[in-house]
Amino acid sequence: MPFVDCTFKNGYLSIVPDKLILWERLKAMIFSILGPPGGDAMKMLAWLIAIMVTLWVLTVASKWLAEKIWKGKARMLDTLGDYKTVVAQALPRLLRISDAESDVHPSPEKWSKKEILGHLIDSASNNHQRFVRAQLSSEIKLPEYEQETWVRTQGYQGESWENLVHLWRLYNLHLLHVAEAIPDDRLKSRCFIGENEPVTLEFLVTDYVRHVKHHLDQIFS
Ligand code: NI
Repeated sequence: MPFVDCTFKNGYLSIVPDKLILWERLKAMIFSILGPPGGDAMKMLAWLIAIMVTLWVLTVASKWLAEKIWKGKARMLDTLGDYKTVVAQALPRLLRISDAESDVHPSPEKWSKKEILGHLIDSASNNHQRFVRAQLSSEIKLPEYEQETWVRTQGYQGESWENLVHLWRLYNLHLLHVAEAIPDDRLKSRCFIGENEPVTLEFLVTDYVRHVKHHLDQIFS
């Protein structure tokens, strides 16, 4: 007896699985393994429990795998897609800012736009080290960078805004290229930054992109 119903409908061949036939086959298979119903109720019950437990284990395992493999990968792809867009969209907006405007300090203790961009270049150079070193070992320890001292020491205020914009963009295009090439297993490398609790390389990449967006918003506000 065939499993499917083949009929011609409106000139097309319609193939429909015959559920009744499938069910009869399935029942016959179950009875051949377990014996007819009522033959051994305890055996039947034990099989049903075993099947339910197996299904439960498979469901839990597939959810765990999806979380570990697919969602982790999807999260990273989201982050990198976001990063690419942020860098591409920022360039024309940054170049519209004049050198004079980039020099202005909103208040004596606040950074100018030029210094904020300088801080983002420092962040790129420090994270460059982290992104590469964390792939060379399953555990790394690197110092934090003192952001105020770094900005002051390098004298960003005396640099050309246009040069800083191009340096920031090209550095980030390279970092994006580096981040895209990180193998999945390296994303879990443990990174000790300064005295902070260890974080994964995946966290560092995500946090880096979040930090870039935060300071670009400051520049464009
Ligand atoms: Ni910052």
